[in-house]
Amino acid sequence: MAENEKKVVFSGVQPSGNLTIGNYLGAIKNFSRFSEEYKTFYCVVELHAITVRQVPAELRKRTYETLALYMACGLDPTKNTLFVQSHVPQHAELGWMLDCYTMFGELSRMTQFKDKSAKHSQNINAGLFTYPTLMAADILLYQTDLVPVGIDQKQHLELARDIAIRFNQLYGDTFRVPEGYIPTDTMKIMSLAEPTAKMSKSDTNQNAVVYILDSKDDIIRKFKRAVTDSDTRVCFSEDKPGVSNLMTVYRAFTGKSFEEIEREFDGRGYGDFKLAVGEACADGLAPVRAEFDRLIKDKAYLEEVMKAGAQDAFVNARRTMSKVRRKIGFVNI
Ligand code: AQP
Repeated sequence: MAENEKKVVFSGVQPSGNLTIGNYLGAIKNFSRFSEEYKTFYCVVELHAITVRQVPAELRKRTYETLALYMACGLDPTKNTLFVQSHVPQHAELGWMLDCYTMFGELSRMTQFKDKSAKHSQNINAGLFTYPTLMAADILLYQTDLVPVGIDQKQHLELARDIAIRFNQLYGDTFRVPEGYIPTDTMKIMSLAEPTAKMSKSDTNQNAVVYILDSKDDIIRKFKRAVTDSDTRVCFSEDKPGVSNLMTVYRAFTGKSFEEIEREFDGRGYGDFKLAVGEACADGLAPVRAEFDRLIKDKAYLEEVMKAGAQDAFVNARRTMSKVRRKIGFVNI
């Protein structure tokens, strides 16, 4: 199929911390399945990351690392457009324009804004509030058909659709209205310390989070300490969020069904089970870690990938922007 006939996939990850197995299982691991059939844009979204204070040197380092992780997770830069958000200025440009087509009430209802303002009460900045319109711009710029994300991003994605529909109704067909691709089996990986809360890379409790690049020993230690319950039965159930979360992780790394897992650990207790989850996760991530270690040493190559990705993204973004500017009534020169 010709490049320009392919449907489009866009997704992004913030370099706001070390990436977790939540980011991996909920999003990145699924990215490569679209590489052949779709035109794919995968972005390191550092404009989003600065809605929360970042240490500049850390942010820069994590931007390289996130790009390297994309590749270590199987994204070939010759088949996918891999780039950094701020290298394509149209993201911020369209973000501003879409702010003017997004209602205060809509943004006020966003649960991520409520959660993050509670967590960062000293820095409830305007960017945190308008984060979803920038995300809408990221997606709509590329005339995206499909957005692979974890379930926590569903509300933002629905808003992006609403904004696209509103704009199209006002000005005629301008943006493609995107659909979400949310994995049913790993849509929300929970914290190991508080299994009713999402596992987040910005969690300050290191034991609550398993990072993709954690060592095998650390991964096993963290799963051993995972909060479960006072029962001993390994079974998937709403009233056993800790065990159910571990089963979800185990299933993702082994391909076994919940019934098989229940049978495997029948009468064996949580100790054996937690060790098996830790080992499966560490072994599953080992090739990613090895490839990451190789890639991260070659900064010049990573910069080449960033530059080529930005050039390709720019050309595509410019096409949409020229249309948007014309529709709104701006003078194109
Ligand atoms: N725990 C999770 N389970 C499943 N999917 C998840 N994602 C994040 N956490 C989980 C998905 O990962 C993608 C990238 O996320 P992001 O970097 O845009 O930010 P986020 O959703 O806010 O993720 P974090 O880890 O919680 O970051 P911080 O702590 O910085 O806010 C998205 O597709 C997301 O759904």
